[in-house]
Amino acid sequence: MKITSAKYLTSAVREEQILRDDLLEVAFVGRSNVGKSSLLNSLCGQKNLAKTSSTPGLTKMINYFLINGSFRFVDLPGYGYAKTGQKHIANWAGLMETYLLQSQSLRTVFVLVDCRHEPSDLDRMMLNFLIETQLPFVVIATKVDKLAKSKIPQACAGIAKSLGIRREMIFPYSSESGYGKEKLLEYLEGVLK
Ligand SMILES: Nc1nc2c(ncn2[C@@H]2O[C@H](COP(=O)(O)OP(=O)(O)O)[C@@H](O)[C@H]2O)c(=O)[nH]1
Ligand SMILES: [Mg+2]
Repeated sequence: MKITSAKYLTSAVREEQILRDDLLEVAFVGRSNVGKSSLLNSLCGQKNLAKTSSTPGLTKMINYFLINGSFRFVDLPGYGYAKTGQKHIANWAGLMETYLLQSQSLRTVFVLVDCRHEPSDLDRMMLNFLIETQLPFVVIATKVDKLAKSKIPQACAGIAKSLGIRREMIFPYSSESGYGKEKLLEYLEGVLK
């Protein structure tokens, strides 16, 4: 598929602000700084649709984007940032959990992990939650431009093994080079059918 239009819709910081209509949604989650905003921008072919930063923000909110006028990308709050206090973690988990448990039109969750690092305990928690609640998901291995091309398959296999999921569930991606973009858009088209 091609993404021909993408625009920011709204944000939710409280549970009652979560959108509850029946437009199809694809959600993005991952540790702060893993490259979530960059992935959104790269998929949509826009530089500043989602804000990118090398210093993760503390605001825990859900950002909604309308894609091709027909479905939504849902940018869920990043997790695992060191300066996030207990109160923030509780708030993050609450908002995230409510969204994931209540969304009627969520077609898949993209879980982002950095291709160069061993998945964290929070990544595992996230995955276990998705498995337990039977929400469909795939894993995006981000920033693969930081690896030699020949090392990418090996890195993906390592992540799959470490998470105990099938290799086919890992999509390597680079927002810098566009590596993996076509495959991911193809996958997206499939889940939105
Ligand atoms: N080399 C490289 N850097 C990336 C890539 N994606 C994101 N980054 C960098 O990683 C940092 C965090 O990215 P951002 O998209 O804001 O992460 P977020 O916190 O998960 O939304 C920024 O400095 C980005 O420029 C990528 O594919 N390749
Ligand atoms: Mg971000």
